[in-house]
Amino acid sequence: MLELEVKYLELRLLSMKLKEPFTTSFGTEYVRDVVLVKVVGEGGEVGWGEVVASSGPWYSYETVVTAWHVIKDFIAPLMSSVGDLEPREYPKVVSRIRGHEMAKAGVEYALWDLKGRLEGRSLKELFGGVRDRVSVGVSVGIKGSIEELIKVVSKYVEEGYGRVKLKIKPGWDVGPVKAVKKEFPDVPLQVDANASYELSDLPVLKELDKLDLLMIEQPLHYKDLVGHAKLAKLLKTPICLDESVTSYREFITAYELGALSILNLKPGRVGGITESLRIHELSTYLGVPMWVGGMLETGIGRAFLVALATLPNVRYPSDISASSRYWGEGGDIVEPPWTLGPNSTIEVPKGSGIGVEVLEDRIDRLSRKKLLIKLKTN
Ligand code: OSB
Ligand code: MG
Repeated sequence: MLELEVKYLELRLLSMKLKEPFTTSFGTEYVRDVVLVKVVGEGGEVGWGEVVASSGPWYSYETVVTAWHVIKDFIAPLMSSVGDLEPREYPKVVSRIRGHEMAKAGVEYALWDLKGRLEGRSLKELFGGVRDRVSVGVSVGIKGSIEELIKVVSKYVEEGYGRVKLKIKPGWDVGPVKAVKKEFPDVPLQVDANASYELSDLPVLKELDKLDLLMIEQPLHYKDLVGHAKLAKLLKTPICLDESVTSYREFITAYELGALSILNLKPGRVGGITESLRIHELSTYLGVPMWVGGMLETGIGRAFLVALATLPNVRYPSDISASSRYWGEGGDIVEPPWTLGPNSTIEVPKGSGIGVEVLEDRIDRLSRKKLLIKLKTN
């Protein structure tokens, strides 16, 4: 195996304006603040990664500020103490740090990209992917009115998205979902509550249960696996977990309790690609189908989502939309941008590492903060 020596680690804090505000049960995002990670190898080769934490601790306790702190003050020093930074070994190097999965994952992504570029292999090849195009859908935020929602959904359906996920919360659920179902009876539909219901909301959840949805994502509190297990027995719609599953161990617990029948796999949420590959292997063995979730990533993070979605047990369309769905003027920070192809798919790049070109000039212009850390490798 090739020794992967990393000389520098560089952090960037970017602010990228979203094309449209994105509203979920926990609030509205107008601007995507994001931490990018760049690693520089012994020979000057680089690898890029992205931390999926956002500006506020709403989806997770992590934020761009906690991720910056944890990478600078804890991950970088731990990396300095080892010579070989093979991405599959990296989780052990940082395992002393409790939690902070998104911070850990952002650095691991960069190591995978560096490895791919050094070995001339694509992420898909490194991960053991099996397809050249991945099936995707679009995640639609909460809107001000049903009319507005229908307009937005029509636009996406016309653009070619073949599966729609609607964000729901108490007060924005049965009405909007029924309306979309009526307008687009043939478009597979699923909902994501981002942990906004209680078991006492069973009557509403029972109404949703009648609407022939592909799945209901994270209806209850992120810590409430027992509640999800109870709910699973009361609904015929499959329960998919997102926020609740932050590791391989949590996945086992959720499975053993009967709290999920589908997994939304987000590599940032579980601490990286290595953990994601372990979860994928176990999900295959257990017969729990999965799909890949998104966190409004830039084109860099998106490359990792696309590559993971090539794995065999990814059996539902993933939340990986085209660059144009997220970014307005100026566009994405990679070239070519991610685009939607035939049958609601995205083509998997064949080039080394992330397989798309990183636009450093544009990243420089969008950077609000920059930090270069020299790793003390022996
Ligand atoms: O719960 O899946 C989620 C975005 C930010 C935070 C949480 C979620 C989402 C999405 C967006 O649904 C999916 C995407 O990136 O297109
Ligand atoms: Mg979700």
